[in-house]
Amino acid sequence: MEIDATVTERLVSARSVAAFTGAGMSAESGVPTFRDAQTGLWQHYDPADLATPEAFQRDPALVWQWYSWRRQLVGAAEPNAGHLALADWASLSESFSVVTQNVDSLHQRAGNDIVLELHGNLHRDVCSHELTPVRDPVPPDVEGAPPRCPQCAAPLRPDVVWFGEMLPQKTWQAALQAAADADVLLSIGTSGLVQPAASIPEVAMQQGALVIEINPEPTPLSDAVALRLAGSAAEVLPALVRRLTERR
Ligand code: BV8
Repeated sequence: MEIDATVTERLVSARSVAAFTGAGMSAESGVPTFRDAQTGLWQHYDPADLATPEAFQRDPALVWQWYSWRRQLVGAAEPNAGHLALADWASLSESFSVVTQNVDSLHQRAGNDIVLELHGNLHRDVCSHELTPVRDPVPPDVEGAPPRCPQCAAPLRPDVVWFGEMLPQKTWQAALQAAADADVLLSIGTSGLVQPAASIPEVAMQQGALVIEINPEPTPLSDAVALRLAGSAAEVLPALVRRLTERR
């Protein structure tokens, strides 16, 4: 992996680092990305059609079962070497934030303690009416349908941000701050197509951060970043952390 001396110097001397991650971060944990073809009975569904309030309105059981399938898939997955490398990097840094579009908790399970989940988390459910966590949900009357809220009887939904929905404002502001404060921002495993999340690397670039992209494929960001490492998260990130520890 070719990294010139100036970039290495800036990596080693960075006080504040932000890792901006997308679905490709979890690919080597066996979790399909949004752009990969989904497997099994979900192979004929486009995630973008299912991850919307309209889809849930139209067929809550179908959307609920898609998330149950993903929950079980993610539950059985392990953080990969890329996730673990980011946790190691955090232990070497004064300030290290993960800003993720992923909803799978793999960064937390790898050991990162500052994880800003821009699109929520599929392991949490909320009442679809009050958008609040629910204790003791009422089991569904029909097999496969979502449980119901004991207060208002509305179906439960996963605590994720669907297309057309606002991002959690506090988390979004914290993510903008992390990008604004970053000396180095890593953009890892994201196609950079989903807004407003995709604007995070630009916020870092505008204030002079060193932005490095890690992705086997080029993206709309590739021509703008200081360094593009064409490889997978689980290969490139451990190599970068090894380089950092050698220089310490
Ligand atoms: C909002 C949670 C406004 C659910 C998700 C037209 C133009 C601009 C914007 C829009 C537009 N029309 C609509 C919009 C807005 C829309 C949007 O951006 N649409 C896009 C598709 C055009 N955005 C929204 O709706 C957002 N909200 O804008 O609200 C608003 C304003 C006022 C009032 C109300 C509302 C909300 C978006 C959030 C959607 N929810 N997830 C769930 O997960 O079920 S997004 C979902 O997509 C996931 O979070 C996922 O992360 C993301 C896809 O992006 P990536 O993470 O990048 O994943 P992808 O599969 O695309 O790419 C994977 C990459 O990894 C690839 O590049 C691949 O090469 C690489 N890779 C593969 N293997 C590896 C790897 N990299 C490294 N290592 C590997 N091994």
